[in-house]
Amino acid sequence: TRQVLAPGAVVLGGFAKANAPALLQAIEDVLKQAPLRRYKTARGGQLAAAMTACGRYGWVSDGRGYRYDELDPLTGRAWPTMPLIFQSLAVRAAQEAGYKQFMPQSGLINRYAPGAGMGLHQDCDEQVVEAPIISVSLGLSAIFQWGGATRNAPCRKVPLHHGDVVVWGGPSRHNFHGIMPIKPGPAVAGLGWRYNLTFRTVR
Ligand code: MD5
Ligand code: FE
Repeated sequence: TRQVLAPGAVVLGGFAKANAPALLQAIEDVLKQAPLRRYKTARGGQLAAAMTACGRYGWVSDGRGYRYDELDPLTGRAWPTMPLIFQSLAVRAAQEAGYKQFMPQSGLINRYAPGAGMGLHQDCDEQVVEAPIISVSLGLSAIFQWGGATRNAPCRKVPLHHGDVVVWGGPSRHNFHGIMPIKPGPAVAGLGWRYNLTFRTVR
């Protein structure tokens, strides 16, 4: 199923389901080289989701702020190569939503344990504003909060389930958004948590 949330922003329900086992294996391969970690925020807090990355650039956060970096601050090495299954799924999803030129430079992995969420924020660290962000949900379901151009704008609640893919592009690419704390529940596809993969053009 295909649900257009706004011009350029499309939910592809179940789009990644058939590839989920291969995606989960590829996640394990990346985690061996670049372990999950919880970043500190610039304000002295800590993000609830555990994160890592693959591809040319990884998003990192420390006391100095947020940025994309070619080196993993935890290992001092380049990020792991983006698995082919990540790349091909992201390109297929982008094409399905009308973005014919998309090639991901960064693959971020977020892992949400039950109780973990992500507060309302905007994704503004990418320099190529025309490029969409492709987001893949695996494991436990989440309620995505989709806001507007300002923090005060009302939020729509969009449930995201195992295998769902969202292509975030167009005028709403910079909307505020967040993830409500994940509700505990029986494992989905063997996962007692939620993974979210995001594929991005950085610069
Ligand atoms: C997640 N991750 O489910 C979400 C999926 C992040 C993050 O928010 O920054 O790692 S990406 C959702 C997204 C990306 C770009 C734009 C919009 C939503 N949007 O316009 O609502 O872990
Ligand atoms: Fe975000």
